[in-house]
Amino acid sequence: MTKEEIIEGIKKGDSRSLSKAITLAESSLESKQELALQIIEHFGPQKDTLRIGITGAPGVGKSTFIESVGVGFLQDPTRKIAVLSIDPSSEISQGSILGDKTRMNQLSSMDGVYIRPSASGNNLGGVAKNTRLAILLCEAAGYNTIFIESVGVGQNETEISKLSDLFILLISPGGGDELQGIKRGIMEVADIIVINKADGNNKHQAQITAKEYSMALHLKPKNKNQWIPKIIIASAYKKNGIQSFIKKCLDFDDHIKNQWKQLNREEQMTYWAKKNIQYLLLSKVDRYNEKINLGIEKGVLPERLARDILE
Ligand SMILES: Nc1nc2c(ncn2[C@@H]2O[C@H](COP(=O)(O)OP(=O)(O)OP(=O)(O)O)[C@@H](O)[C@H]2O)c(=O)[nH]1
Ligand SMILES: [Mg+2]
Repeated sequence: MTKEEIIEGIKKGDSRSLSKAITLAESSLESKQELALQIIEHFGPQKDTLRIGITGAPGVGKSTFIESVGVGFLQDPTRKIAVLSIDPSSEISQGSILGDKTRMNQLSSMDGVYIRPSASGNNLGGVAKNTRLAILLCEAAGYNTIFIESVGVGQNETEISKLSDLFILLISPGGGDELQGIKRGIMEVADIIVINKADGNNKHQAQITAKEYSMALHLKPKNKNQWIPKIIIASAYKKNGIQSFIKKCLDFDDHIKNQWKQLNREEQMTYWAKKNIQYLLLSKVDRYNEKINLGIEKGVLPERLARDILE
C-alpha cells in the first residue's frame, strides 16, 4: 500500500489502512516511521479527543474493565473507541495480547471500535513512544475516545501517564499491605483510582480499601490542574460502578477542556521531543568507537575524551 492509499483508506474508515499505518509507526526502520509521521501530519492535530490511560498490576482486570466501560461509552453515538494495549515485556506479550482480545469480545464486535495490541519490540525508542504515534493515528481515523491499557510495572506506568489526558489506576480489593506496595509515583499521577472486582466476597474488602486510599489521597499534594482525584468502587463483572466511572471521566474532560488539556498535551510533547532526542543521540554513540579506542590508547582521560569528541 502506498502512503496515499493508506491516507485514503483511513479517511474512508478502513481499519486495515489504520493497522497498516500503525505497523509503519512501530517499525524500527527510519524510512517506515517517516511515512507514518507524514500520514499523521497529513491529518493534523485532533483536539476533541479523550485519551484514557489505564494501568494496574497484571490480572487486576484492566481489559475486562475497558470492555464494560467501552460498551457504556458507546451509548453515546458520537463516540468511537480505540483500545491500544501495551505490554512492556516482549516474551509474555503474545499470551497477554490474546488475553486482552478475548476479554474484550463484546466490545471488539461492536461498530466504531478498534482494538490493537502495541508491538512490544525492545528496539530503541521504546514501546510507549510507538504507542504515541498509534494514538495519533487512531485519532486521525476519527476515534475520539482512546484507551491505553498497560501493565503497571517499571518505568512504564509513568510513561503511560505522559500519553494520556486522564490517568486511571486499577487496584484489587486488598489490605493495607497492598497500599504500601503501590509506588508513590503512580498514586501521585492517578486522576481516578478504581477499586475493581468489588463483587462476591470482595465487596466488604473493597469498601475498606477505598477508605484507605481515600486517606492516602488526602496526604497528596493537589494536582496542577486543580482536579481532586476520585475513588470509585466497581465490578466489571457485575457492571457496578461503570456508569459513575464514565460520569467521572466526562466530568474530568469538562474540567480540563478549556485550558489544561492543551497545556498538558504540550508538556507531554516537550517530554517526548526530549525523549526522542535522547534516543537519537544514544543510537549514534557507537559511531565514536574508533575515536574512543584511539584516545584510550593514548591515555586520554575518558571525561576529556568525551568533551574532545563532541566539541
Ligand atoms: N470477580 C471479578 N473478576 C474479574 C473482574 N474483572 C476481571 N476479572 C477476572 O480477573 C482476571 C484478569 O482479568 P483481565 O481483564 O484480563 O485483567 P488484566 O488486568 O487486563 O490482565 P493483564 O492484561 O494480563 O495484565 C480474569 O480471570 C477476569 O475474569 C471483576 O470485576 N470481578
Ligand atoms: Mg489485559
